[in-house]
Amino acid sequence: MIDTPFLLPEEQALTSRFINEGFVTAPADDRSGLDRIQRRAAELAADYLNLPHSNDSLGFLDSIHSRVSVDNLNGLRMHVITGLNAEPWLRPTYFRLARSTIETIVGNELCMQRRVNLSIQMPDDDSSLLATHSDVWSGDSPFEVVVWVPLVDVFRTKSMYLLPPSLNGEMQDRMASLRSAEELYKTIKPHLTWIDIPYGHVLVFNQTLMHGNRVNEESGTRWTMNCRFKSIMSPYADKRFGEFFEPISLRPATRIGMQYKLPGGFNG
Ligand SMILES: O=C(O)CCC(=O)C(=O)O
Ligand SMILES: [Fe+2]
Repeated sequence: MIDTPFLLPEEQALTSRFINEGFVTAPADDRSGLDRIQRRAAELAADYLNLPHSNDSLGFLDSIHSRVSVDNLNGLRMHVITGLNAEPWLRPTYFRLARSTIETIVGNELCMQRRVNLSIQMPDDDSSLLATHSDVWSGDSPFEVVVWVPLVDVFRTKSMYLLPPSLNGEMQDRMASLRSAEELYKTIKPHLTWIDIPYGHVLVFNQTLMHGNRVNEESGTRWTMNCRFKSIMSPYADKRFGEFFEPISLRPATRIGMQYKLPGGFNG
């Protein structure tokens, strides 16, 4: 337990969970915002497939594998995520889904990734898998977190896995002697946490820990979105300020500090 008189007991509890387990899940702060994203995703998917809009967005998305082939899946995914990112309300709404958790875990002067990502994994489809990785291995800063939001219920292989913090260092040390990503997966497999999340909840995870996904062996299609957040003043890696990340909440004291100039003219 993180024990400091400067944080509320619920903030301390969330902090301890994030540090010890590497993730937290929480009900969406803005449930109607989540429903709006889900509905728009379902409408865009129906448009792409020339189908009428459904009143049951969750059921439509969850059963999309009965209406689209693997060959068409990436086209569908691109259509939906391009359409969602084109909505001016998408990123403010996405932020509001997890605002209280992000502010406790990251801070309240934030940068947000400019494009929200979408992943669709149909049952038994091995065409869009992400092998075991940590985002920091490919240009993300260790100061970033991922906010990961399912648009359907996700559980077991329909979700993603995360290696607990207590084992991540030891497994990274073993990596140099392994020959493939599959061998790495087999090594960490007994220790992984598969994160079950019902629709309506959001996940915030520590992307410095190893994570990834496998073939979805459940009966419904997985639809999940992900987006990175970091504190504006924390160090950046390859994903740059202004390119990949955009400030969303700079506070006035910081604005003033950044613009301040000491009085001049005293040296001669
Ligand atoms: O969605 C997944 O299964 C993995 C997501 C991931 O690697 C990420 O968001 O950094
Ligand atoms: Fe990742």
